[in-house]
Amino acid sequence: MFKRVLIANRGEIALRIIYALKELGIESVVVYSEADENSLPVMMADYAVKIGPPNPINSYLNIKNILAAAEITNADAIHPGYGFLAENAEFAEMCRDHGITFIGPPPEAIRAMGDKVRAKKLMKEAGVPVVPGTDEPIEDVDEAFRIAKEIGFPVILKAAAGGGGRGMRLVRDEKQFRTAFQAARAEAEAAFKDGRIYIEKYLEDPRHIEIQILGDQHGNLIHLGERECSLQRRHQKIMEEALSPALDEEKRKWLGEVAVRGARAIGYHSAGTMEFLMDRDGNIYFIEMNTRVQVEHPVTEMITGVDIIKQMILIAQGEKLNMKQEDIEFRGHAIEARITAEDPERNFTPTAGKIEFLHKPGGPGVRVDSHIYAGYTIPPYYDSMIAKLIVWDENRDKAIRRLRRALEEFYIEGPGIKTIIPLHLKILENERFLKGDLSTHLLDEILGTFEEV
Ligand code: MV4
Repeated sequence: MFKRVLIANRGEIALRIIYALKELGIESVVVYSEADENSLPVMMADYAVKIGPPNPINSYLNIKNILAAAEITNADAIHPGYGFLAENAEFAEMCRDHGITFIGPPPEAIRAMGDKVRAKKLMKEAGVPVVPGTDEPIEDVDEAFRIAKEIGFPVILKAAAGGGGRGMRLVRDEKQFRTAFQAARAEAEAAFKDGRIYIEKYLEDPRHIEIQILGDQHGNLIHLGERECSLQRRHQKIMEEALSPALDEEKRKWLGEVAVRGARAIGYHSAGTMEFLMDRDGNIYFIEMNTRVQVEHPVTEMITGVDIIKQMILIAQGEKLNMKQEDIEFRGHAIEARITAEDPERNFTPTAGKIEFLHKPGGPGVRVDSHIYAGYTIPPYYDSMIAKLIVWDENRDKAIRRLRRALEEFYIEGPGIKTIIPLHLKILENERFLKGDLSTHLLDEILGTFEEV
C-alpha cells in the first residue's frame, strides 16, 4: 500500500489528486516551481518540494529534479496528472528503475500509443475500426500520391509522432499533393525529429467521441461510457459532455466493447481514453489513444459515480478492479465548461494577474475543479485554464439550464483578467448546440472564424 504519493503537476489537477489521496489516507507531496509558491496545491499537500524556476522545461518537465524530490521525500509513487510528463514513456520507465510506481499505464503502452501509425495498426489488428488510409508510414512521394488517389481526395496527412492535432495537413485535391507531402514531412522532421507521415481519408466536419477505459493489472478491463468532445478551438477542447447525444444504447454498447478490446490487445492498465471520429453518416473510426487521465474526466465521474483518480491509484497499488462492466450505470447528463483566462475579444490572448474578487458557483449538481482563490495571482507561464465548471442533471436540457445558471453566477475579477465565460454563455444559445448537433467545426461557426483542420 502507498504511504506517500508525489504529484508531478500543478493547478487544478494537482488539487484533484490531493483530494483523492486524502480520502484514501495517503500522504501527498507536491512539487512546484518558483511561480507556484503561493498556489493552493502547495498549501493543501502534506509536503511540498520546490523543483525549479517558472519555465516548465526546468521545473515540471525536469525529470531529474522530480525523481530527486520523490527520493528525498520517500514517495512510493508518482501521479503525473495530464500534460507535462504524463505521456512520457522514458519518465515512466525511469520511475520504474528507481523503484517508484508510476501511476499510469506501462511505459510500453505509452510508447506504442505515442506512435500514431503503430497505434492505428495495433487497433486495426485488434478489430477496432480505423479511418481508411495507410497502415505504414509512407516514404516515397510517388507511392504516397498513388495511395492518396486510391483512398480518394480529400486526404489528411498526419505525422506518426504528432497527435492532438499537431503535424496535420489537409490536402483537398491532386494538384496540391506532392508539395503538401514534402512540406508535411519536413515539418514533422523539424517538430518531432521524426518525419514519418501517414495518410488518411479526410472526414468532413466529424464529431469527436471518446471512450473512458479503466483496467487493472490482472486483466480486468471496463469502459465508463463516452464523452462528446466536439466543441473545440484550434484543438483545445472547451466544452465536453457525457454521454454523447449522437449514440444510442446499442451503439454505445458496441463502441464500449470495441474500446475495451483495443485496450486489452495492448495489455493496458490504469485509466485511458480511446478517441474516435464519427462522420456525418454515423460511421465511427479510432484515431488515437490517450494514455493518461484527461482534463474532462469529471463528466464521466458525474454520470457513473466512479472516482477515476482514486481508481488509478488503487490500480497502481496492484488492487483488482472492484467493479464489473455490469455494475456501471449511466445516470443523467454532465457537461464541463473549461474556464480559461483568455480574452475572446482579443483572439483568445491569455490574461494573467491578481484575482481581486472571486465567486464560484455552487448549489445542487454543480462542481468546480479549480485552484484559484481570491487574492491568487494567475501566473503567465502555464496553461490558461483556471477552472473547470462541471454540472450534472437528470437530462441534457436540464444540465444546460444548470450550466447557464452556474456560469452566470461565476465571477472572476481582477485588473486585466478576462475569461471565456461569455463565450460559454453564447454557445448555450446556439441552436445546433441545443439540438445536440455537435461537430468539430461548430465552435468556429459560432465564433465566425474559419479553420481548415
Ligand atoms: C482527422 C479529421 C478528419 N479526418 N482525421 C485533430 C486532432 C487529432 N486527434 C485528429 N484530428 C482530426 N483528424 C481524419 N481522417 C479531423 C480532425 C480534427 C479534429 C478532431 C477531433 C477534434 C477536433 C478536431 C478539429 C479539427 C480537425
